[in-house]
Amino acid sequence: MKFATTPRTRLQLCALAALSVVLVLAPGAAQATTAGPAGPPAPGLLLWNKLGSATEVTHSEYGPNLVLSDCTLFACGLDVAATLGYPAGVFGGAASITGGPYFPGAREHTALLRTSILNPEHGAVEAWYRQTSDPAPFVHNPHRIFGGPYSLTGIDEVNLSSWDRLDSGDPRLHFSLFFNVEPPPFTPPHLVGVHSLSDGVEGYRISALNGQWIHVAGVWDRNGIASTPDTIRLYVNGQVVATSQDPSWGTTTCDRRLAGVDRCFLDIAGCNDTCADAFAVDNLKVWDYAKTDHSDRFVEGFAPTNRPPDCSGVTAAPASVRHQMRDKLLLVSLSGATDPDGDALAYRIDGVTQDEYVSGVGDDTFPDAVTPLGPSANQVLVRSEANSHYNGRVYRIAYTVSDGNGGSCSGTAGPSGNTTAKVSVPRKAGTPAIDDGNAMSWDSFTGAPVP
Ligand SMILES: [Ca+2]
Ligand SMILES: [Ca+2]
Ligand SMILES: [Ca+2]
Ligand SMILES: [Ca+2]
Repeated sequence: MKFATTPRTRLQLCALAALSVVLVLAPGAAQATTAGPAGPPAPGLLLWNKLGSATEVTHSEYGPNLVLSDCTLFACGLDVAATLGYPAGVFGGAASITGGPYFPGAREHTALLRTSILNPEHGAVEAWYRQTSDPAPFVHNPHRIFGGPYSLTGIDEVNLSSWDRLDSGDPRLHFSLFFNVEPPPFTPPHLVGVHSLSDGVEGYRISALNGQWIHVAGVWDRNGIASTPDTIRLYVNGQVVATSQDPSWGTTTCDRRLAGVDRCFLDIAGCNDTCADAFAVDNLKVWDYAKTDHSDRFVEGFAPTNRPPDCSGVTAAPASVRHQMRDKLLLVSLSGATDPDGDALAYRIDGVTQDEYVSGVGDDTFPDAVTPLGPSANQVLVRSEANSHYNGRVYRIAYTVSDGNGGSCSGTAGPSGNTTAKVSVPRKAGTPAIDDGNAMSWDSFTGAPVP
């Protein structure tokens, strides 16, 4: 089977319908946002729709609203404005074709994306999907998740569908791209689709997952996804299952596909034949970049952004120690970092420098710092000594504080070090030690001079 081409008689009707849609939706009216004028709730987000009710479908959480099919939008006949039911999804309700009766050969359309938002160069579409059973030729085939074959006006830019493509008993999840001008009638369009990493055949078999909610994502980047030769990838439950290295899907968006004609009719939760209750789609998100990390799929909205810890208040305690017996090592603890998210913080000692040589004239001890618990702690031992030839010793302690969520802050030692964790050892009581560490510095662990 090929992708359907729309009879020319329908084009004028579509154009008229498109005109009326434009008049109904005032400029900007399609933008529904939960984030206010600051921008999308996540960088690169183009569309987020929860798909859980008629109100949710027609009021996107972010990006253009979806439009529910009706026969004023297109000439109903073989194309049918189908009814959506909203069974329980992964998050609230999900979109699923219900009602009917429908008939073999019918093309059921429900929610439509009528706005050109997709970027031919890079992007991603993701949703949760559950099919009760495989698409079956002439019974319910294909299941259009986001775009797909037999969509209104032929081919969509992005086609994520479950489809027995050749009616050959090989139903698969397919993902293909078509950013091109309108081909002449009955000329097969050039789509670029992914091939399974398992068997090299176009599409990926998901029959073993029937009855389960699975997360599906199609990703593209003409310049290579994540610095690989892959230009298109299909993900199932966060794993790459099918790829393409072909970048030849074209550069034309739906609004420019056919001069003077609106061709932006992308099906969401559409199908063919008698497909009531065959599958459901939930929580659709569309992105402007090649999203490869789908570990956030269990969050309906967006994982909160982690903020790094703040090291400006880090100090060493005690901050000043008396010049004691020269062999004595004194335990120093770092504290004072804060995290705006309230995350538990872990310290690591990265280094210790001092502004007097570690051993030499006037000093016969080595080393002058030890980490008794290893570096992954907030404690370090420093020697409570100052060379009688100089003006008091100052240790600079380099450290990193991590919040366990990828955020960190740090302080550095050595010349021009920025650490606020310092320990001074005055040479005489009542005479503060002077920090000469910007001019001269030694590694307290190794004794090596630090440039
Ligand atoms: Ca939902
Ligand atoms: Ca944090
Ligand atoms: Ca020493
Ligand atoms: Ca000094």
